[in-house]
Amino acid sequence: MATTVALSSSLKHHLALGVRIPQSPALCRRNGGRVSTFRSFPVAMATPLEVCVKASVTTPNKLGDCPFCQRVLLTMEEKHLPYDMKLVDLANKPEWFLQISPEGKVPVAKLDEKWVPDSDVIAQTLEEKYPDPPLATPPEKASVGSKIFSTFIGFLKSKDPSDGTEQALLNELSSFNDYIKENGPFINGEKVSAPDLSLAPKLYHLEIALGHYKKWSLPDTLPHTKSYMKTIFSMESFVKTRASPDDVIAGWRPKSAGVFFPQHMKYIIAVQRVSFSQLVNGLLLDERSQNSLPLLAF
Ligand SMILES: N[C@@H](CCC(=O)N[C@@H](CS)C(=O)NCC(=O)O)C(=O)O
Repeated sequence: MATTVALSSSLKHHLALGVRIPQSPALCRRNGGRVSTFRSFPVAMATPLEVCVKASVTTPNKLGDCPFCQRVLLTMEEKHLPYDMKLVDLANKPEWFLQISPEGKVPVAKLDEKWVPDSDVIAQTLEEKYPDPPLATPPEKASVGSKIFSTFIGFLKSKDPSDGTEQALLNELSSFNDYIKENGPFINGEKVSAPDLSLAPKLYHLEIALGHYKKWSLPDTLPHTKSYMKTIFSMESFVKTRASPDDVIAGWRPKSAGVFFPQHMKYIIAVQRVSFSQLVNGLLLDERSQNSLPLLAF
């Protein structure tokens, strides 16, 4: 099996859920079967939190390039919560993972004995369960910079330099620049907070993907956005949880290539439980029959 899994020591939790998570012999040898992280933990927690995250596609047993996963890991780091990462190969999703996450998406975190999907929900739940140190912001600040990611994707996918997608991104980055100039250095002022932890991984992807696929970089007219990125990207928690540039580049390849992704392919993903990467790589691998079927057959 191509999937790499970092096992938690808390086998009891899996048994309670009725899901058996297979062990990866390589990982078990490497680190007692787990990719655990321990910094300084003022919070007394008996068991590390379990979290399923995307595995690297370039380096075995490494964290991959999901900005939503990084957001969750950053939240746990900033709250000094110990966690166990289970690395999931999204190109070959194992059955135990699909039982935990029927939509086949990461991140998924185990909170109060339940597997919880979606970084918004996970971050909110962590805030409620572990309010100290607080990462919450007033509601009006929660959406600062929230259109940057979608405009970045629009520009990355664009093949027409005059279609306005670059300008749309610049407008969002410029509003953000003005906001940080007035209110910074972080979105909520002096301290990092939840919206920073959501936005920063997306800005990291933006910088690497646009640099690689469009030879584009942030203009010097946005110094506050630039210094914001520099500050967050050098935080210990960010360095520890970031994906490698090679993974980020690989992850955005389908979008930058403008891969056609019609509705019936979404149906194949849902029913056959194959991944986006399998589809774009041109093969549909049926795990149960072990047959490789040409994508054109669909
Ligand atoms: N809204 C979700 C988005 C999660 C998401 O889209 N994750 C991607 C990886 S970055 C995924 O799992 N995709 C499934 C796949 O590639 O098969 C969240 O905030 O957690």
